Amino acid sequence: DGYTVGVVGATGAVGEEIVSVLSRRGFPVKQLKLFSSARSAGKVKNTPLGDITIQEFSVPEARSCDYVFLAVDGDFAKEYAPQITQDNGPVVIDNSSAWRMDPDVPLVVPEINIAAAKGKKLIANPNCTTSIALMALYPLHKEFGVKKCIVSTYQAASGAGAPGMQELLDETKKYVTTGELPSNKVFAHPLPLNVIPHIDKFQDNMYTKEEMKVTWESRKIMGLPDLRVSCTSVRIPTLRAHSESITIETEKPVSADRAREVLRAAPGVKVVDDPLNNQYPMPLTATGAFDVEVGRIRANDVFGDCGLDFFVCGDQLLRGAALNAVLIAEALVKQTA
Ligand code: 11C
Repeated sequence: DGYTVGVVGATGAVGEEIVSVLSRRGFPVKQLKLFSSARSAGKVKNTPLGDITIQEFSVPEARSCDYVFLAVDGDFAKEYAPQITQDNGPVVIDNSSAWRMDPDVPLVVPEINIAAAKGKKLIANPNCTTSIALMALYPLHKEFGVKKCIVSTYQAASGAGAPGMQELLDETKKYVTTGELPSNKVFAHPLPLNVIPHIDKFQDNMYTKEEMKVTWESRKIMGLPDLRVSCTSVRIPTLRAHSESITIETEKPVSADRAREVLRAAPGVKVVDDPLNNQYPMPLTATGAFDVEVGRIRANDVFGDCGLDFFVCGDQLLRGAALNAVLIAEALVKQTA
């Protein structure tokens, strides 16, 4: 019993994490197919679901699955997602940004808008910065109404995949062991000892694409096309959890105590907010955890009695990618059961 599940991009950081989350969540996998480029095909991968021989991707093999996770780039997803799903093919959950803003493709955080995925074959998984922020933002919106949102991010190397993490480790080690200044290939500048206010390409409005994704995708997922959002995205030398400082203006008056209560009741959120005992969200504690940590919750008086500040940390590869994708599949299994 169970489903045939395919993971395309199985050797990448997100692909590996999808297999791990399928196992951690006990997703009913009957057979797991791991797809990659010809270069890795034939290698045996040791996974929590057994040793699996990696296959070169092909459309017919992908179509023989019930659920296919795409953990590859947008160009690949643009070309192949329609070929996999057509004529009653499998459900495809795509991690790239290729389909996210397509009006016919639902963009889903399961705790917020899984209803949008009902009956759909292609579902887009959001940008990591967006999904991590929304775990806190959406419950606050339901309670207080969010009018405006200002986000500053502190994003981990994992956002640039396994090569980004490796570059951070290698360059840090080089500096520590030899004193030679860090250099860079993956990032626009050396990441160790640095912060880089530049993630993805600059747009005509001089925001980066990463920053605009937070605006575009938050609006779509929360169904708030007029929500005012401004984001500054910054890469920092941490490995795999993104942090975000968020300021909101609300419709209704907000207090820190009530916000804390709302967030404690929210699924996928862990309130870590005891600053006097040094308890607040941090990348090191958020790493590997399914829940997004939220803390430093306080009312600000910038927006009268309608302002709130808080800090979130979430594992970029889990809520920001693999966990969110697997939760979508779990919800679809329930919808069709
Ligand atoms: C980063 N957020 O931290 C990016 C990675 O839209 O799926 C994911 C980009 C995306 O670099």
